[in-house]
Amino acid sequence: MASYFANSDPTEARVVVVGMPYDRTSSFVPGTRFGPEVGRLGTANIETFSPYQNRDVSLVKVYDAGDLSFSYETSAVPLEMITNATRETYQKGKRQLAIGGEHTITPVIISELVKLFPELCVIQFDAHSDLREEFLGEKMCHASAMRRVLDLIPRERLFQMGIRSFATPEDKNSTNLFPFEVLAPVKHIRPLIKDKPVYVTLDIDVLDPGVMPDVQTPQPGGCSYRELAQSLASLTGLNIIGADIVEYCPRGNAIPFTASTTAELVRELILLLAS
Ligand SMILES: [Mn+2]
Repeated sequence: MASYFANSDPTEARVVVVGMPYDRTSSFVPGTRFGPEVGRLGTANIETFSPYQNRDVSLVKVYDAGDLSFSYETSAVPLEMITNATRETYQKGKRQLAIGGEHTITPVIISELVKLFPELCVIQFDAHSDLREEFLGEKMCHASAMRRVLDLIPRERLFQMGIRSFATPEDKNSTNLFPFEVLAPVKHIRPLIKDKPVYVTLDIDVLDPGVMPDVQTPQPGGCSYRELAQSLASLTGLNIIGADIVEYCPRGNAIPFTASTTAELVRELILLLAS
């Protein structure tokens, strides 16, 4: 089913939405493979006007390319499909919003984007630092997503917001890592980024699990929805060239609510990609 926000053919579109239901390395609650489809269902409950960004997503040309169709026997084939889809979108001069799936998709997308945007900065919203070198024997997994990003870009170009779960005490003192907070850090990071190209990766578990219970690895102590939406809005004007929303895991009783929350965040990210 196409998203309510999708209003354009692939040729005219400014923003291409691609579902990437990669769900292979989940270590707690599996089910992020259902994220793109249920997130789209939530768009039926969401107005196109954003009161946070004061803009209307219906004025942005959006094409929904559907979901990549993965098999789960190996990781190599799905990861190559993510690479190819990303390359195709940017070869056509579009901007991509990927809907996960687990966070593992992010370094795969970024590995393509750094070829086109060598100065790429990454803003991560997340409960977890995702800085493990490997987890349960896998180097390419949700718990290592940002460690793999740091294989691609220097530490000073990764900005980590809302983090409250660390594999080591040292991680908490990392450069440009902002524990707990999502809104206050924006005024610190904007002068560091200036007009460099930016990729936004939104792990939806940055929200408090009371707000967003349907995630793979819930962590207490998260931000409110309004703080997150205001933080995203305060990124307006940065040169945001790509984004993803990951780790939505619709398995619980709150699906009509969490799907709406996911869909509203999809709207906010599309608007940022067109700002
Ligand atoms: Mn996370």
